Amino acid sequence: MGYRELAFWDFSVYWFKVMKTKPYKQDTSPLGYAVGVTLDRFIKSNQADFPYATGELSQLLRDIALATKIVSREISRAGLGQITGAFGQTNVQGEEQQKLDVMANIRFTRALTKGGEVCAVVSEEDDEVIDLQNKTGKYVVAIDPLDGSSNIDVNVSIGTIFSIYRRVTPVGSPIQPEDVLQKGSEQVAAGYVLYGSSTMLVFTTGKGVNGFTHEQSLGEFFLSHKDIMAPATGQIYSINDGITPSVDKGILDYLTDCKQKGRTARYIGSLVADFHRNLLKGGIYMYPATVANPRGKIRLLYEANALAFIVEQAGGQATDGRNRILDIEPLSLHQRTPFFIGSSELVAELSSYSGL
Ligand code: AHM
Ligand code: MG
Repeated sequence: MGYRELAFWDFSVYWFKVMKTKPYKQDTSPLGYAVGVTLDRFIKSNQADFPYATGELSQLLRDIALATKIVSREISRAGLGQITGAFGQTNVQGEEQQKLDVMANIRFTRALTKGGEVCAVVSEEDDEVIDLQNKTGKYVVAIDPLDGSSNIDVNVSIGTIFSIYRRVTPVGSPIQPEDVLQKGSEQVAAGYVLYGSSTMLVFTTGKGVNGFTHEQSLGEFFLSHKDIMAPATGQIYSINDGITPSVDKGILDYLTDCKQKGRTARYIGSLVADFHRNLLKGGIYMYPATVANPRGKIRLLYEANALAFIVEQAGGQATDGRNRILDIEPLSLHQRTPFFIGSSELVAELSSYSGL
């Protein structure tokens, strides 16, 4: 053994004998501030709580989160590179599609196709159910890829809304109506993304509601709103005042009552943004039936159901004025519903008004 090997050998023995350890203690100085729990870590550590807990739903949520980051990036460039404005086509509901509506639809559908866990997608932007041809896909997703289209071109908050169901017919067989026309109470997970002053992903798998904020420089979602609970009541009421001349008298009486009680009107015109604010602060969002939209405006499958699942998980309520949203049996893909959602006491109060 040469001089060098001997020195190394001696040192190793010495180190083995005297090495001490100490338990890790998180540094609390400003230099070592915690960045928090990433979405990925949260999903991993809570997977046992997820319905079916097979890992596929976790992967599906990751796929959605990835598409969300891409869509968020594109939205943050709105105004540059000719990505705003009309696409030049209307969707099945006769609404003019915006370029970003179409872009978001492509991004989410592609992420769900490549992921492989989803067999079919119902989207606001597609007339028919999209069969993703994933022979092993156990899940069906209903999605409004970009909600609040009228706000895209004016740099106001917009969102994405999604519902996740288990298919009911055998995996690998052709998609059937009963796979996609499921009641909201059958959702295994649901969420929304708010592209606001920051981008947030909020979702539930039926065990409470958690919100994650996108940290742009790291490209990660971090848990920022743990176990969100809706205040039981609140001061905010949200409705498009322009439609009130053609709504039911019960709604008008309720609105008069809100004003007399000194409540505050707040309405953005992006459902996700209006809902999110009221979820955190306490309030009620209303889109009732009108003469122009006798069945209401909000779509049951890919707007109302997801938010209804989330609000109930957070202790709030969602109804069509008479029935719990999650109990409504869907009859068609793009079915609309009157929609009242928010703090439980406010929604219950509204339901007590005659005519509803
Ligand atoms: P969209 O999916 O085409 O954007 O329509 C849904 C939107 C909701 O986000 C919003 O709450 C509502 O329609 C606004 O409608 P209105 O402009 O009639 O107030
Ligand atoms: Mg929408």
